[in-house]
Amino acid sequence: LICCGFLLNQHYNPAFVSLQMMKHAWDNYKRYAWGLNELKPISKQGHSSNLFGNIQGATIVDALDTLYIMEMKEEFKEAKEWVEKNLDFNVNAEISVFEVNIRFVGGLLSAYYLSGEEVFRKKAVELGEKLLPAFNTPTGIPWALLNIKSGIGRNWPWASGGSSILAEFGTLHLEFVHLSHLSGNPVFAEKVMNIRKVLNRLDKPEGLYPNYLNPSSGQWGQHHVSIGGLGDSFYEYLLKAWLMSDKTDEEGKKMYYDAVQAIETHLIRKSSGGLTYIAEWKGGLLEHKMGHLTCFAGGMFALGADGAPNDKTGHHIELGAEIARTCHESYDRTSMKLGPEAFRFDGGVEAIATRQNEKYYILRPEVIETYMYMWRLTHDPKYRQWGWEAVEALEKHCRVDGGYSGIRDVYNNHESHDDVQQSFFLSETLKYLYLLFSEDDLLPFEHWVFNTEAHPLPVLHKDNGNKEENQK
Ligand code: DMJ
Repeated sequence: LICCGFLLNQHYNPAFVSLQMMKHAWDNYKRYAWGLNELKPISKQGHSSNLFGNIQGATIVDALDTLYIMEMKEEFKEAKEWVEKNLDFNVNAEISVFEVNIRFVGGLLSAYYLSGEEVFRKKAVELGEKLLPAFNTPTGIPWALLNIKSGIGRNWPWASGGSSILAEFGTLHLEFVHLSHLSGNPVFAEKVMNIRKVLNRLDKPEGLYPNYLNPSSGQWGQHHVSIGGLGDSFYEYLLKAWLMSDKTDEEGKKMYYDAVQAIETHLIRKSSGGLTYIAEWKGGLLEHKMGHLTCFAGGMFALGADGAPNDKTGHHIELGAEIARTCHESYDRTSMKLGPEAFRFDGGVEAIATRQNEKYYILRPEVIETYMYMWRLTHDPKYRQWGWEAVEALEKHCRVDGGYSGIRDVYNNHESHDDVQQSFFLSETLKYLYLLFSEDDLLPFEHWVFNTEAHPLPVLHKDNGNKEENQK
């Protein structure tokens, strides 16, 4: 490893390397896909995902705060000018409420809090207002999809009996609380507090939250429970809502620690080889599979350790460390040293993908995110070493002339690129790498929480109106 012993030489300073990676990703996006949502780094053209309808510029808005934090001043300036002149929400577009919230609202809010530039606040509130009709359902549980011109919403056709998805309607809280804070309009916070009310009225099977909830009847759909896809950031936002409220949101705190207790009892298992993993639960039966997305939970457990009830602080840190180790194994057991989309603990394997359609890596951040939290909270140098291994693998297999690409099969020795540079690579993967290799006083946890797309939002300190804007 060249990491960590070589900090004096700028070229081998890992934070500087992450910055150079950001530059490569950004420059190529700018060259080939400027103003479009994402870059296709092999075919060197724009990529549009239907998650954003025809709202444009996802990579620009997602990258704003990373550019700012890395002090890429010229790039931040050109991104800001694009937002001022071109970011337009007056379009006839059916969008994913969740994706637009975490990437666009979250990105604009962070850019505002970091830079103090009014344009970002204005655009965030304008977009928040466009999202409000999604809550026009009998229960107030929002639709997954919304046409932001007509205000008509609906759910994903594949979601259990017309249900909304836990990880989608449960991942609006942080941004909507800040929208109320910045606009003076309580409606945003009221909408997300009502989601909690609905959830707290319902019986939960074994204390677990199913991934599907029908917004018309207010009843659960299929009893599938996951800390990965469809469930993940709901749990993250319970904890972070409490932290962001300067630990005054007792309801969020209770919901989080109760949920973790149920997850430990019913979903967390240890393999015969000694790896701790989080399984999925289907109507009482366990599927011994863990998604790459689930790996964020290592960082979440460690972040929540401090407030854990019954002297369980050490236990939650240990749980975080064990999940980090398992997720590192999922990387280490591939040819490319990059983790698969999902890995299994059955049929004689541990932490390995067995199905062809689970062997891809799309530049996701969750494992590096967990390394960053574990590093900050324990200072065990192995987390920086593991982060550096990921840098080396990204450079070797994902970096191409035109940017960074995902990989179709991480167990193969030859790269088959998927030709997409996801916007979350710039907002999350590269930001978490940079933070992993920076000092702890860059965005300190006492003053900032990260939304699920790694956009930092200030803690709303009880005794301190707006001072948070100066605490980066
Ligand atoms: C991101 O958009 C967010 O991290 C979300 O919570 C999950 N999926 C991607 C990254 O994998």
